[in-house]
Amino acid sequence: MKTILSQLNIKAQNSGTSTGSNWLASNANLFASYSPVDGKLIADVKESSLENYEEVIKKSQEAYDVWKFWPAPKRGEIVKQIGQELTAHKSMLGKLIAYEMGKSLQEGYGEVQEMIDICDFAVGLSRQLHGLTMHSERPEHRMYEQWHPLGIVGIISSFNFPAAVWSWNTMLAWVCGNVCVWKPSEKTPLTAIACQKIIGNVFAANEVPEGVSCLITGGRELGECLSKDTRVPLISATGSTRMGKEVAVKVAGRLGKTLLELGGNNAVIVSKDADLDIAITGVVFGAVGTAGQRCTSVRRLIIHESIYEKFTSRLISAYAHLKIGDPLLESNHVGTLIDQDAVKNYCNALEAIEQQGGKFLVKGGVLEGKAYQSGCYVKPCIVAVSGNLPIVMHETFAPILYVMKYKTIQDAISLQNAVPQGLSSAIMSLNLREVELFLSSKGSDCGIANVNIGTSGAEIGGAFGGEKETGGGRESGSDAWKAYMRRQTCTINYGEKLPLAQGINFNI
Ligand code: UN1
Repeated sequence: MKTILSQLNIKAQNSGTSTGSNWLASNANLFASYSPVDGKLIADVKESSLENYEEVIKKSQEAYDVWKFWPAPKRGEIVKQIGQELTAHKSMLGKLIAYEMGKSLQEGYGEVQEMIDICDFAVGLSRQLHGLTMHSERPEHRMYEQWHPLGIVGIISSFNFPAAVWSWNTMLAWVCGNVCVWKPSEKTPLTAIACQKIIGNVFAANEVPEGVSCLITGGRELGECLSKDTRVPLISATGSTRMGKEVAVKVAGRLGKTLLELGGNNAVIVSKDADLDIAITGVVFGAVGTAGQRCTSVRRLIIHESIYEKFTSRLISAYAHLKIGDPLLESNHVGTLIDQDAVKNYCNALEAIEQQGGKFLVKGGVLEGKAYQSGCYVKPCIVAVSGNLPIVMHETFAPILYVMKYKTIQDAISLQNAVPQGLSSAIMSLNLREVELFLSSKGSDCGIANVNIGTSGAEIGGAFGGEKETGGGRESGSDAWKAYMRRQTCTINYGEKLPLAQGINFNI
């Protein structure tokens, strides 16, 4: 890991504030990033001070005045080079993500691949930021809409995808002509610093103005600064519903825009007409991938009563084959939770399950012993419940899978929709009628509805996000770019008269 850190230019002590290629000194606190893999200190980071924050905003305002005039395809060229740099650094960055965050190496690489994919998407998009043309009701008039950048986009990201979610936002925001200020989770600052260094090289080589890509690190207060700051027209925040509600209120208080991607409580309906081999793999990866710390993780299984015994016994034996351990060893399927607090939340959830009458089909617990000395390794568990108990309604960011029975497809859909969150959902079925019902407006109420795949692992080409307590935002593919721009409707009179709309006569 030492070699990787030095190749990624991570020092023992790092500045946590950057305006692109420049790194700012700070008189604020030093905080540490410990690996949940072995509990060791990876490196220290200097938090951004308020002076740093002001400097960053000033630089990004100046940069915006230059960057927004670069033609979009030229901005796309920069993003193209960033994609190439990320490809060159994929292995190292993937390993750092696995070590700092605790996800499996395969998923660490997958995360960097997701960043490369969004770069490709954004490059193409840089030539497609199109508006519509409408027919005017007035003669010799033309109407059309065009899209302009917003200015500074503040990005608050979470520890579980310490790099990819930032890149979904940033790559789109940049080709749209915005400048970005990123506040990563204070649990994964080194991944952010490594990304900023990779990008800094591309920016310097292409004389991109300092301030287009800014990084600030620190806790809640810094997120609050961003949320309250009228100089930041859009805040894109990914994380818990609790955090999202705080951000939403602050930004709405100044009539700013938000793009929220918050908690999920994702269910898979397993029909009696499912291909059970596909269902098992989809469900197990969805439930234990990233140790259950994806917002898209499978948390609930709604199984048809006629196959309940058969499917749960296959699940139990699949869980018996899971290897939990050092995520950097490719033979392990499951790595760690992010930290001791997350382990506490997991343990509290196990207690609540007992109290509320859940029955463990696969027992949970914290793993002990030398290989697990960080204390962040937990057992993925399966709990049989009769419907959505209070604990089931809540998103616990850990590998806890609730299983329940259903009789009719309508009941299954009601159970699936009965939670406050609305991110992702899936049905495992080869039955056309129930699949189409699930996808219809009487079906899933989530932003993502999948058939014969799990709830996690969305591709970047689609719009990503969800409804209800998930916050309603859409990031990544499709037309999500529109959130980073303002729409302008233009009407042009090229005639020699001034006819008024709605046929109004006004003679002077
Ligand atoms: C998240 O957990 O915040 O769909 C994002 C997925 C990933 C992204 C998850 N592509 O599981």
